[in-house]
Amino acid sequence: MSLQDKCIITAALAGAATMKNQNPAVPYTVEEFVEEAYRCYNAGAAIVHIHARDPQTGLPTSSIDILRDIVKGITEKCPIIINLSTAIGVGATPEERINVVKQLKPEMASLNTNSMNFALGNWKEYTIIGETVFTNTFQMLVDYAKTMKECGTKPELEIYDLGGLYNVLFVRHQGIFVEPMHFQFVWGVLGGCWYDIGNFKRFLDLIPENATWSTCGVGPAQFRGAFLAAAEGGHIRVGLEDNIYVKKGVLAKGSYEQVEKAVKIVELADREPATPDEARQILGLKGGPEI
Ligand code: KMH
Ligand code: ZN
Repeated sequence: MSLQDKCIITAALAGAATMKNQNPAVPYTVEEFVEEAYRCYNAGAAIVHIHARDPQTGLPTSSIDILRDIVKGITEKCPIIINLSTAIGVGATPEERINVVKQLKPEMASLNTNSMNFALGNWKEYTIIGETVFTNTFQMLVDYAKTMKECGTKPELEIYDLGGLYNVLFVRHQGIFVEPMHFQFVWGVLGGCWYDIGNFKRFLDLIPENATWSTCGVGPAQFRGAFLAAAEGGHIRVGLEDNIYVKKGVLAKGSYEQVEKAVKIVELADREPATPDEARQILGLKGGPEI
């Protein structure tokens, strides 16, 4: 099967908001991150997306020492690609957020493309449970992109709505992005786009022809996006960061169980999951972390 028919599966292990009381398989300690990443690798994931957690409180942390231990532990165990979050979590400063790239020079990192409301909603009563403003100014977009280029880190451009995509297309003329570009269409964040095929089509029409793309989605949007990506030549992100279930009402045993399901979806679409080295070729990555 040619590289074009390979589908890159990413596992987002923890994120900033999912806690063990929602799903006990969310990793908090370095050991838990390493074990879960290894399970995802064995299940067919080529990339892990990481937000480090404070092992005591389980809350997201900007600690480079903890993150370094996680990266080192995973790298010693398997060749999976490491994609570090530059969102980290509520309260992380702009400097802390890009410091993960400066310090650890990962192969990939998330790059968020617009400021937005970011809320947790009650979808039965249509009320807001909690909210924050997720700040991603043009200045941050440009500075982070430049730092990533200097560090040889491929940005995963997080697209929550059309505004973010236009922001990227505008500043792209400065030549600041590692190209070809890689986009992540994020569905179902309250404050961004809901899962919507019309928007999907619009995004695909707007991204540069040689760009690669993947989808992730909150809750049920995770697998709805995965089916579409598998069929339309895109790539897939799953993981407890965005969805605690493996199917309606059934908690996932771990992100790895969602990876197993994504593999089945990919195979039904007559494609194969990309190995980490195949994903490196597809995305033009530099190779393992400099740790
Ligand atoms: N959890 C996603 C909706 C990042 O880490 O930079 C957003 C995300 C962003 O993954
Ligand atoms: Zn993330």
